[in-house]
Amino acid sequence: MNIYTTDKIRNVCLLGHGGAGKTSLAEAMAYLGGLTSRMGKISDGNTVSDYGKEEIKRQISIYTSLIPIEWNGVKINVLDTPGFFDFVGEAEEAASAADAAIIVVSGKAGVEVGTERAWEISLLTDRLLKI
Ligand SMILES: Nc1nc2c(ncn2[C@@H]2O[C@H](COP(=O)(O)OP(=O)(O)OP(=O)(O)O)[C@@H](O)[C@H]2O)c(=O)[nH]1
Ligand SMILES: [Mg+2]
Repeated sequence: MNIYTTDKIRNVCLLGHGGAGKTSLAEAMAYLGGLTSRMGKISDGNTVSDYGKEEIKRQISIYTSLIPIEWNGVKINVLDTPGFFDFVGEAEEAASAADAAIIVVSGKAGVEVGTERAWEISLLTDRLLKI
């Protein structure tokens, strides 16, 4: 991996309700960024992010994972956080360390209680990317 100066590093956390699709999004980003040569699936237990034994068994994220993606000369450290409230401390820690947050919203369920919580947690970051 190349060496990046601080102006070429972005720390971005993914926040959202449990099961909204954060880990799947991180997986797609890792694939498109060339970190992986195939896109893993939650149901197959082979995503970059959810590699813990319990995470694979339960098909949920339990810990925050850091996925380094190189894109156009910038290193983007994607912090994939768990959405379930039991692990909210992980999301708060990641947001505190991040420059920005991306809130993932389920296209099917829309805004859920975890989405509202994600909004509050995102205020811990330096700034919020609204897409
Ligand atoms: N159809 C469809 N399914 C999706 C999409 N994104 C995620 N899923 C499915 O939704 C489920 C949960 O997705 P995850 O990516 O684990 O969601 P998450 O937000 O990381 O969940 P937690 O980390 O546990 O909060 C998995 O079974 C995925 O296959 C999507 O864009 N379309
Ligand atoms: Mg996840």
